[in-house]
Amino acid sequence: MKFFKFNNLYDKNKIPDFYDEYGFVIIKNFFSKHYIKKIKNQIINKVRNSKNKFFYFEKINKKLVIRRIEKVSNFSLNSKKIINSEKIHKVISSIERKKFVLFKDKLNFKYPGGEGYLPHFDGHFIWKNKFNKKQQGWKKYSNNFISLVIPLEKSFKKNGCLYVAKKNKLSFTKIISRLNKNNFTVKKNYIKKMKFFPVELNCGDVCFFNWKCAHFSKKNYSNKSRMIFYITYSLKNNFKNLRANYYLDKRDSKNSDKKKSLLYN
Ligand SMILES: O=C(O)CCC(=O)C(=O)O
Ligand SMILES: [Fe+2]
Repeated sequence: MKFFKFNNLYDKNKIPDFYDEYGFVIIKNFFSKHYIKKIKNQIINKVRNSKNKFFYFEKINKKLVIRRIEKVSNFSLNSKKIINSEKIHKVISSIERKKFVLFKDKLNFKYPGGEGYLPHFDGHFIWKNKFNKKQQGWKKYSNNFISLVIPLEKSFKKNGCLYVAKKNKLSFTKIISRLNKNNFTVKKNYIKKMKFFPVELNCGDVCFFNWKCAHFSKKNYSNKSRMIFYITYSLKNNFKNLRANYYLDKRDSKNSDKKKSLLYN
């Protein structure tokens, strides 16, 4: 798997070209390990002492275990700092060549035994708004999105790292036609045609990928947990308070919880 060392100027300059071709890019040593470990410990301590409606759980060996925190930047000030950092915004504007704003932010845990996610495209699904009117995924908010994975722990194949495919050039509607209607995961015959690259990351590494990159992750088959920030930024436009509107729509949408959360078990 090709990756770029952020501390090497030659490598750093090659990032936009690689992203142009693939729609994703892995950058090594982007943040210091020490900084990431500090954030992880602060969050773990805070999670232990709190509970709120943005915590989501899954059952592992008959026990309820935390699976994700939505709106994590509201929950933890340190995550807010890193998610909105200048350093991240600089990379996004250098690879997408436009200004992006925060759209949604979560922390995915995946403890040992935690479930994976079937192949899907972020934001490519049909949902019903509070008036029961069909809506086209995230298209309502913007026409381009980029997601970012910041691991808070080493993320490797056995603990369920992400796998991404090269950016798809098809339109929203064409992509939808290649998805299963019940859960908007990629149909089997199309999965077979795709090549997925494992995104193995150390603390400090990051991976950016465009919303036209299909991706999935397997169950955690190891005894090491796999905490990642999973953040999405949207192309800036005239839509005010994109993030707030997205979370309100999500709350009010008429879909079943399973579809709403896009959890694939
Ligand atoms: O946490 C993962 O492994 C993938 C999550 C994902 O793709 C998503 O939430 O859209
Ligand atoms: Fe995803």
